[in-house]
Amino acid sequence: MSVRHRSVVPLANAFLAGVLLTALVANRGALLTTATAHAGGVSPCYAPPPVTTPGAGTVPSHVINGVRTFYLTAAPITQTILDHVNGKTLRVKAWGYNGSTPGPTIIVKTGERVAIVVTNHLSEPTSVHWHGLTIPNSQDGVPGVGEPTPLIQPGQSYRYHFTIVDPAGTHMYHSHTNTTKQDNLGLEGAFIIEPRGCLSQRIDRDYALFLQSWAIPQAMPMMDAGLTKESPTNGVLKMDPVDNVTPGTFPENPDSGNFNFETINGRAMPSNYPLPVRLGERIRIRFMNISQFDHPIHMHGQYFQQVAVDGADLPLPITENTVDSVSGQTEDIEFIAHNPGIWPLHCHLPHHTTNNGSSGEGGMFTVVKYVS
Ligand SMILES: [Cu+2]
Repeated sequence: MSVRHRSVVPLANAFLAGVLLTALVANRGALLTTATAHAGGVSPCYAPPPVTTPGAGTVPSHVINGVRTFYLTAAPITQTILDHVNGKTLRVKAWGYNGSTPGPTIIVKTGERVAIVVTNHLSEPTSVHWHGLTIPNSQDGVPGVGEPTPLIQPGQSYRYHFTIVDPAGTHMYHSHTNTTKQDNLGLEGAFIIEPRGCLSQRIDRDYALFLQSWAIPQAMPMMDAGLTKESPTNGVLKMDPVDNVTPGTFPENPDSGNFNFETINGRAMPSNYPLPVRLGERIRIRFMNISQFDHPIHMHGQYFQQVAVDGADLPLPITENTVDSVSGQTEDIEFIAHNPGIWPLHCHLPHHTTNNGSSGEGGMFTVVKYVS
């Protein structure tokens, strides 16, 4: 039987689900015990765990006249990519939503009416595209194409509104105006549809990770970085993750084409956000990417299953240890944590695991960290 983790338990179980969900409201990630569910002769029913988006969080929402309403503000920000690494801090002048890049995650439920009020505090017009969602043409956030969504002028707001008709899954939001600038400067975030009922498959932790590429003015990399100065050919490496990094605050310059820093949720190794897991837990990781490149993400120490692409469940999950995160696409993976350690999870393009060609591990690189 295939793993249909998103299969929502039929409405016949909704009462039981509701009782259990209420009892466990303080711990949404908890297992709704299989024993309890089976005692009534019904299928297991599990609460979806909270989605964790390290460094970005989630957008608060309020239900106004039956419409779940979110507020996003697009504005210049200063994003810290490397934080006090061997005395060096690197920041980039980026654009973000609600103060971060990626912006905070929007979480909705299938069937909900939603509104997202977007305010433009940038120096130029913008718009937001709801990437992957089945919505009216007029709300697609692409001014000038099809039935146009208005451009949002500086200082102005626009209220996008639509009903969530798609099933549970992983999607994105991002600027669709002057995209080579606005997307590369960081105007992007996760848009996640949760099921209306409960899950037939237990999930203990749920991480949302946005993959990003940055073009930051720096000195050209030195290919002998890390070799000791005393004897450059003696084969001794210092393994310094920032030996080719000039610290400071710099503008993002995508037109240069020199994408020399790669991040996960705005941070490069070793200033990355580790992903805690516990032995025996079932982990979901959602990868999102609208960057200049595809990123083959590899996990050490164990296999995982790719269970969804673009928010749609795969009929048969694919067992693998590298998943290609394609620009414009989302991929969901799941695994049971069974091999304790601190395991690298990183892009496998060599240039994407270094900070501007430095000798130590850097860039699009984090770890799955077993905790007790
Ligand atoms: Cu990559």
